[in-house]
Amino acid sequence: RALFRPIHQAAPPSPTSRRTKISVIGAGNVGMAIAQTILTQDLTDELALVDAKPDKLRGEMLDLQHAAAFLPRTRILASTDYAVTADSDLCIITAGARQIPGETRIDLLQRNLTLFKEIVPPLARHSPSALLLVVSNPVDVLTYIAWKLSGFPPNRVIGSGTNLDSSRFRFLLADHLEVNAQDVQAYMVGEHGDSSVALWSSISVGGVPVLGQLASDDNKAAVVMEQGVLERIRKAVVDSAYEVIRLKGYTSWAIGYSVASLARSLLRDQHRIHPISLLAAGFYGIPSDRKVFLSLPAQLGRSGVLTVANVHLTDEEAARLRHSAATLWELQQKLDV
Ligand code: 6V0
Repeated sequence: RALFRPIHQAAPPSPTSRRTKISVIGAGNVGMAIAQTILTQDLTDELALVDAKPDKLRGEMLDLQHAAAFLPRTRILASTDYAVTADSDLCIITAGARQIPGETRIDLLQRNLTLFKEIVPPLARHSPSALLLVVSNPVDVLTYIAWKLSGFPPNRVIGSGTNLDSSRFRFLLADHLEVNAQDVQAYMVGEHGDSSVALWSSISVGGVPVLGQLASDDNKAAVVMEQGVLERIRKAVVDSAYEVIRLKGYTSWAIGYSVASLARSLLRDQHRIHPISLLAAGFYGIPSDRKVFLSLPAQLGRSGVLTVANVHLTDEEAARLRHSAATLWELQQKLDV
């Protein structure tokens, strides 16, 4: 006996608009935090997971499927075969080799390059129109590698970059100023991690520029003192990832929310500004033949990077950005992409 009866004898309903599909490569701590945030925020109709470990992968898929009664309706698939990712709108890469104690950065990078050679070409083949979002570290160089291996136009290949650093920055500023982090506008740009650059002049709360406000108080001592506090906060941002890793072994929740917010802006064509890793050649004095990826505040939409915000950088900030670009460029010369 049929479970439901049709309301009338008519042609089947016309197909609804095209379904959205997100693939997450790497079902580790970060990949699964991203997957679960995407599910709870109802960002996709289909979610495909890929990992090299079939048992762990199937376990994660079943565990998420068992939450179906509490989640928006989403088809969850998983396979070690990239065919499962076919026709994705967005592919998020979190797979990565872990650093072996004593291993140099360049050796780790070589191992991740080998991994990306297995991952990116089949992803690009199965979803030639997708957006690629790289999360694996070192994110800026791996985004460059993903761009080269995919053959995609640069607007469709981004790295999560300093989106997470900026949200840590906003949290710490909000905590210090006793306001809501959502009302704090503040950007960190450049290289994700230790060399990231805090844009002091970008900091505002509810539209009030923090440094400008202090300066107009005609109290230069206050500005100097506050800049000392801000420098401590910037350092705390850089140290905070190490602290979380030292305490719990990895970071996951914040990167999960941070990447889900990027997925929303991209797939829902939000035109929102996020500091993300993009092809930065030609910006802020970075030579246009140096194809490096660094984070700059950019407007994101359905076709990927729409525009790059023309933020004001001090000479020192721009110099630090160019220094990161030169370091990454040198590193990239040693890679066989
Ligand atoms: P993890 O828990 O070790 O997960 C990595 C997963 O990748 C594992 O499940 C592996 O089985 C899988 N994997 C390895 N090789 C392959 C392959 N060839 N194909 C498919 N899957 C494979 O690591 P975790 O999830 O903690 O971190 C993942 C990556 O994210 C690392 O590179 C981190 O450094 C990076 N992060 C980046 C952040 C950012 O802000 N950009 C933030 C946090 C972590």
